[in-house]
Amino acid sequence: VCEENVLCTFETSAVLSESARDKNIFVHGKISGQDAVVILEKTPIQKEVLGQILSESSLKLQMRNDIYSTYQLQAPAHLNEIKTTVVFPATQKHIQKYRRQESFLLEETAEDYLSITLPFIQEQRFSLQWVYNILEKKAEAERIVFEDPDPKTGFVLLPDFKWNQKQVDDLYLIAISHVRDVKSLRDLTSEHLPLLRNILHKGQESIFGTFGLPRSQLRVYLHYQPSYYHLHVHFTRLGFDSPGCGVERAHLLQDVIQNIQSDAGFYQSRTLYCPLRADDGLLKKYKEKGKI
Ligand code: M7G
Repeated sequence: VCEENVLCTFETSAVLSESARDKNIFVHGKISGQDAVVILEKTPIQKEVLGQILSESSLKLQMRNDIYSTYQLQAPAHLNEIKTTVVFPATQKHIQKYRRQESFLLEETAEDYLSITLPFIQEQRFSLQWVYNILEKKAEAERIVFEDPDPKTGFVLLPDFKWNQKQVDDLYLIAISHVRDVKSLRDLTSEHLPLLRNILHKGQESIFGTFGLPRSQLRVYLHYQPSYYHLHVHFTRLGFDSPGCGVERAHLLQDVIQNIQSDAGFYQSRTLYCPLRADDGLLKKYKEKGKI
């Protein structure tokens, strides 16, 4: 059994965070002595299998009172999955990323970016290997929804690994640019307008074609700061409260395009605000400089 189940020998070290509302748990542990992070999450109930869930399950009465009753419903195994994400081997940064902690709002001026943030992210960022694997079709190739192969304005659109693709209610895709030298919002100038417009329009079109969601149902945005410093754009369903879609971190792509249209150097000159988690090394750097 253990051969097919990497989690068979998982030994829990700590629960990093858990949410009764989101019905998920983030756990740090060890697999064969090496660090791992495991995320377990209950997924939305699919309307398509509702009939099956109701007719093929066993039902145990818990209480009845007048017209009210509650039950414990045991669905058949194939309708009762738990979405599981494994990061293995995990670095200390991964463990830190998933640990629940307080956030602090950073006020990053243009000079701060150059003198504090940039040197920090150049040595401290997460590996981009998974991004290159996608661009080079070494991983997730069969999951690609759309690709524009143009080296300057092209991108790959595929499901974010937070989405299990079973229902569009929590639709979540990412577009990853073929261009490799754009780290984040801070690097975007008028030179990138064709790329950004292309991602917006072709991304919207192919999501409509594939999943039937019109652009009026999509929230298309970039994170600042991102976790991964290679240009990528998030496409999520408007009605879905996706993690990280709050105003302190998400920048609507349509706004980004307009800002650059009115000022080519907008993102090089503005003060940008973003949340940093308590044990983020970048926060420490800003504290050392007396900026927070
Ligand atoms: P981000 O804004 O850099 O960071 O977005 P965040 O994770 O803090 O939001 C990166 C996005 O890529 C996130 O939405 C991740 O869920 C997603 N993602 C990360 N990894 C390692 C993978 C992966 O291996 N495959 C896919 N498909 N998506 C990933």
